[in-house]
Amino acid sequence: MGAKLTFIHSGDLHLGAPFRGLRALSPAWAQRLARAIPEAYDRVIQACLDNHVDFLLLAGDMFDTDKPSYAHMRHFMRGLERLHDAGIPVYMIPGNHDPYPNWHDIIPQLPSNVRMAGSDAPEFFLHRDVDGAPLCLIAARGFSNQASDGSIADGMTRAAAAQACGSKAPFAVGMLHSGLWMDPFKAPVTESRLLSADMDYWALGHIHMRYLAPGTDPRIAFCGCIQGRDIKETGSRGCYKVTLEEGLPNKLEFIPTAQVEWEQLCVDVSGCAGVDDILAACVRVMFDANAAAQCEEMVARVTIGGPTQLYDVLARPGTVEEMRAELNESYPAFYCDALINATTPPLEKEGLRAAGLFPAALIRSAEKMVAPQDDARLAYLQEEFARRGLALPRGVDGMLDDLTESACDMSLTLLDGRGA
Ligand SMILES: [Mn+2]
Repeated sequence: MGAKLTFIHSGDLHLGAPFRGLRALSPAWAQRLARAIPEAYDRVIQACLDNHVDFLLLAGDMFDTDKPSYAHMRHFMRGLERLHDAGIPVYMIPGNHDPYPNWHDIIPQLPSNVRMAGSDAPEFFLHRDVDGAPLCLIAARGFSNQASDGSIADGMTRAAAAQACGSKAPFAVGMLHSGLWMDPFKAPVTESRLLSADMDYWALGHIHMRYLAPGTDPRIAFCGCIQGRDIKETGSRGCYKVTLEEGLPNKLEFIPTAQVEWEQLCVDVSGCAGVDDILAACVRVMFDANAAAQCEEMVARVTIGGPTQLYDVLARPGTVEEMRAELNESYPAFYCDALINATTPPLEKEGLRAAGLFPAALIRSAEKMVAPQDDARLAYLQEEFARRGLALPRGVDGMLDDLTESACDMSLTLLDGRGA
């Protein structure tokens, strides 16, 4: 059997992130999110313990600021100590939020299972298995803007790591805090450059979104942040469990760690008869989004849209803000940080019909389609779905008239220049 290595790739913990924008709206939810980050970090540590991994990689931005509070530092240390007690090493690098010079006072306090690489040049570590045999070479370098004349990955190859460590090993892993091609201002490097280094895997930090370089054998990855910090960081967040095995493609498993998910939701309220109906529709959409999420709590930004008779009611000053307050009363695990009114006035179909222009022709042809004997609409939909490789949802044949009317209304709204 070939050699095998399992580790957790995490980073962008951002312990101590302040949630300033949210604090102005809801101190309680800002407080909740501030707690969510240390809890997410605890889940990363727990994932290492549960999976009996060979080591943990932390790819920078462990702290949100260059001056972490004592409480955040202690919490961070406690996690490392738990891994120390379980015999699990940690390799880490500084990011752009927690640059190397600011680790000066912390490094001497780190438990003996932790190795930190600096930012000025790559550093190399040899990880040995429990029997003391070389298992993995690690080349690591923290965030640096100094590398303007070269690449941050200069000198980080399997051969250089083997030479520096005086040993070969079955596996070689690189770790960088870099913008790759996504952030040209933060130590960018090309994928081809990384792929030419003969590493089995590149563990990257900095981009908060999960990313796997294309291909069936992912060798370059961003694990993303462990907890979303604002509305730009929607969806599930976590770390990767990486398994490298000789002769097999790399295996990556996403482990969710976020305790609160951020979501941006759109609700079509054109069918709602009253404000209560709109609120009920918003709650429904929030529950649907939460059902697909990997944690119970959610901060959502909700946009209501569509033509509605309630347009004037919603436009009255204070209405939407009152609705948001009401929404936030409805279910304690969800928080709506903004309710955005993108509704449009109701369609004046009779007026459009009387004007006799293109919208009138559109209305007439939509009406002609409703309930004819020989229904060509179903065949049309089947064809369009098949073209996209999708199965036609069940029960569509009973909804054709409603769908035709909505399609007509949507087209009229767009023709009027009011649609999004
Ligand atoms: Mn970061």
